[in-house]
Amino acid sequence: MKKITSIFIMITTLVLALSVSANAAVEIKLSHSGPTPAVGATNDEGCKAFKKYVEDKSNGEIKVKIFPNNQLGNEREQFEGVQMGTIQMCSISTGTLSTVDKQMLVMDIPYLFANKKAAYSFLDGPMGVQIRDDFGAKTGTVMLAYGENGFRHFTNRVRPIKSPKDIAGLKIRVQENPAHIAMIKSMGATPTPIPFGELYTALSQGVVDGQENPHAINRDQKFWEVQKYITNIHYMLWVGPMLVSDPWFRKLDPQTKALVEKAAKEAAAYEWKWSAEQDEIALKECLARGMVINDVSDEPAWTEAARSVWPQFYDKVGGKAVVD
Ligand code: EAX
Repeated sequence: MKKITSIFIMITTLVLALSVSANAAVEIKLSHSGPTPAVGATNDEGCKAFKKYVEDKSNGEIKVKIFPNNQLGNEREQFEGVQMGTIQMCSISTGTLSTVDKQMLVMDIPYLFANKKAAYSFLDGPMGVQIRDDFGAKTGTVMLAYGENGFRHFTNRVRPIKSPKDIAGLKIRVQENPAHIAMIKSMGATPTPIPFGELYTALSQGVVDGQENPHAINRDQKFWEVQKYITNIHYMLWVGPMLVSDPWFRKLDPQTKALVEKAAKEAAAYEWKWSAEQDEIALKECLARGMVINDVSDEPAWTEAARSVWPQFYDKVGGKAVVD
């Protein structure tokens, strides 16, 4: 009798579980590498905006679960999770994505965008859309929108960097990205690729002297504990697309698909606005915590060094014409 009862319980549990999963709301695992401090962090803010939009507009039918702080692996692993469909969505930087598709390198060529407006028109224009579509077709993902985190600035613990000769001889952590590596080399410094999740430790142990990231990320990471000097330079923007897994996305009904697409666009627009506001606020906090900032003294020398590496990337990004 006991046996029959336990078989009955097992069957009932199974039937219940199956009926729950058949009616289960869509759940989106959304991954990024930023932290979740009280003050807000750039990609986290964009992801939270996405979550809010989707959950509100779907009346809670679609749930978004955010996995911050490299919880699901470093950026490369998160992206691979999206390709495989074990993660539905991620928000990660082009610095990492260009190691997957060379065309993406165009976002990371130093001194390509004079300001955010120029970057925005490029990303939103025919070429930005083309790059986005090609990337998706090649990688089994769908790039829904380009988020942004501000310009990357150098920080280091050794000396103020004003002209390229000041950075010469320093060990600078870079993303595992050929454009970043080439640029740091062109300035006589030693580029050292280190995953973002290991950066703070590498700086604190002196494995590298410096790194480069937007003010908001430098603040989120409390780099004032391990870095002193900030260089105000505008050679590269942090662009972070929001991507979904294509096999997963394709199976959604048209209404859900449209909602996810719209939410990503809204979230990216919010990220652009948020990062513009936070740039100054974050810098102030870094300075209040003991860091110091200087402008570059010799802009032509920087642009000249940066432009000297452009030809290395012409064939990778689709020709000189694309860069021009
Ligand atoms: O979320 O690796 C880096 O320096 C990036 O800025 C990272 O995407 C931060």
